[in-house]
Amino acid sequence: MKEDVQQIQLSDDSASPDRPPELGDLVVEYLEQLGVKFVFGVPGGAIEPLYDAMARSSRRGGLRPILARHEAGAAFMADGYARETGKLGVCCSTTGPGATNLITGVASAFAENTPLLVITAQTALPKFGKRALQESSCTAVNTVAMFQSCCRFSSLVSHRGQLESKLLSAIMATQGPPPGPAHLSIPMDILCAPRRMRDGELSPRLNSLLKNRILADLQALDQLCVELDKAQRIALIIGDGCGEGIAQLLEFAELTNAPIISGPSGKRWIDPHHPNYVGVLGFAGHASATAILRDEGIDLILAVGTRLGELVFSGWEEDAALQEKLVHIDVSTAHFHRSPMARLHVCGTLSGIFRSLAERVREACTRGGSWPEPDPSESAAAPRAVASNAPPQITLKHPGSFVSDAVPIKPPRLMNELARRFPENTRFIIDAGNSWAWATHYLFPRSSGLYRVGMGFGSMAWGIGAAVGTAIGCPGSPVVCLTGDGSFMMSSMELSVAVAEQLPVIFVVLNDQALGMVKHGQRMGGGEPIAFELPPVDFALLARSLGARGISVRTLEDLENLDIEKICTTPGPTLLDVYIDPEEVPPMGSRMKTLGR
Ligand SMILES: Cc1ncc(C[n+]2csc(CCOP(=O)(O)OP(=O)(O)O)c2C)c(N)n1
Repeated sequence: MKEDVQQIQLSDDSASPDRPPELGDLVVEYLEQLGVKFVFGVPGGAIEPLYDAMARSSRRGGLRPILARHEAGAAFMADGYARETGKLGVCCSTTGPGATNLITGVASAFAENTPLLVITAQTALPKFGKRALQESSCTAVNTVAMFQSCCRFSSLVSHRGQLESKLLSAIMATQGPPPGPAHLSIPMDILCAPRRMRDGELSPRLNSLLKNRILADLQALDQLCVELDKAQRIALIIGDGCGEGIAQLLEFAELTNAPIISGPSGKRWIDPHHPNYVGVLGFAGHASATAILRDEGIDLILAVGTRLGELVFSGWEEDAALQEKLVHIDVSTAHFHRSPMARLHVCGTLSGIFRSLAERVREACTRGGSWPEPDPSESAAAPRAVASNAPPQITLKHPGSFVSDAVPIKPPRLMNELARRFPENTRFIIDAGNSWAWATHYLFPRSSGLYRVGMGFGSMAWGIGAAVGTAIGCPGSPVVCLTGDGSFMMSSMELSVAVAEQLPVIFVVLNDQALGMVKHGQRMGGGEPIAFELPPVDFALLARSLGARGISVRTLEDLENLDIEKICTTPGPTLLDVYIDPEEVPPMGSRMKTLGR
């Protein structure tokens, strides 16, 4: 009797008058309390009770579902949103095909260490094992097992009493370290079961679960200080995971005059014009960065917040001289297996570690110590770049293409124009394919922190969804998505989400009528020239048919005539269909080496 009364009180709060509150409402209230504003997904079938709860939440000003056109797009959007806002990304789908569609986006977030809560529905528990439509239990297409391989946590809620503790476990698992996606599979009958008072009271301290509590391994930090005292000249390799400590790291680099190199993803954390920055190491990188690793004058190399993955570090694992100088520093031990021969491993919060190191350097300086100014004449660094607009410390492979007036437009020139002409607060989201190579080598955004790639998993079309999610996370700021015609054909309908939400996303399609990375890869690697051709498509027209602005760019004049300010400030997306020179060879030679071709 008492329970019935409490149930009626809850219904006044959280449900429409004709529907008593359900366990789906409990899930949504948890998300609301965590500050989640958007859930990216596609409804239908067994996930409907969660959408009912979201409708109720929306009516009271809580969270709002964003309707993707494909579930993979939903996961890419949640990834883009989480990276932009630093908040939890949430995506959802129905059971069966909804969940299998979602998986590429979730796998991508796993490889990128993006915190995502992934909720998929299941058919009702009594239907398990009976070949129900879209059944995804352990006796059918087992979605919990599928997500186990690309999530930090994946579990079925097999009883209503498990819902809260499994939801909390999943939320905590998203935070790592390392962060990543966590998956919860909730049967439909549990989602729409009536909510009872004992189903939980939300803790006002829920948000503290999302705090990273890692402190430094003090013993290793002490040892690092000893190494620092002995070092003559230091260099830094910064990875994608550096964001949390980048301010302290830069202060340390400036105090010690340490050159900084980055991986293709870590590039986002530094202003390319920073006087210490010498470019990208590895895939599509710069000779000026590689030269730092070969520089015998450098005796200590700190690799920070980097997975030292194949695209960055291929070929260096075996280099004994480098390993002897290498100290790998990260917030988790998860990536230390990539540097087993390193001189030292230090695990801890990067801001804390670099605050301590900077303090140590300052103390040493007050005792009369000093750090040498880098002397370019002694350095092994390659000659400086000559092209205008390129950062002075970075050696470009083809500086001529960076400023070329040729038609068709050279991709390096396009990168130059995009960085120069779009406003400083523009986010650049780089999709898989040759866009990676062009952007890694030639795109130098004017602000740090606003450049993102998905090179951990490398899925085509990641950038299209991620750009939409990013724009939802930064209302009013322009978001440029650099993508290929192949990738755009894979996922172009997500453009209509940007139309529906009136987002200022600028899709720049590098139209070369080919899977360009495949074509050039086959040529460079001596493979058969096969299966790379794409038909001519008027992407500007396609965009207009979806309600977006669509502009064809065939010449530099077309490029110069673009009213960038209007494009960025008028609500809704714009597609620039840029006909690039399909024969310009992308700077991806090192990738061919890692493929062994
Ligand atoms: C989902 C997926 N399928 C296949 C690949 C392999 N792949 C990598 S790049 C690429 C070609 C991309 O072509 P496009 O989007 O046109 O970009 P371009 O290289 O021409 O700039 C392919 C097929 C992949 N990375 N992801």
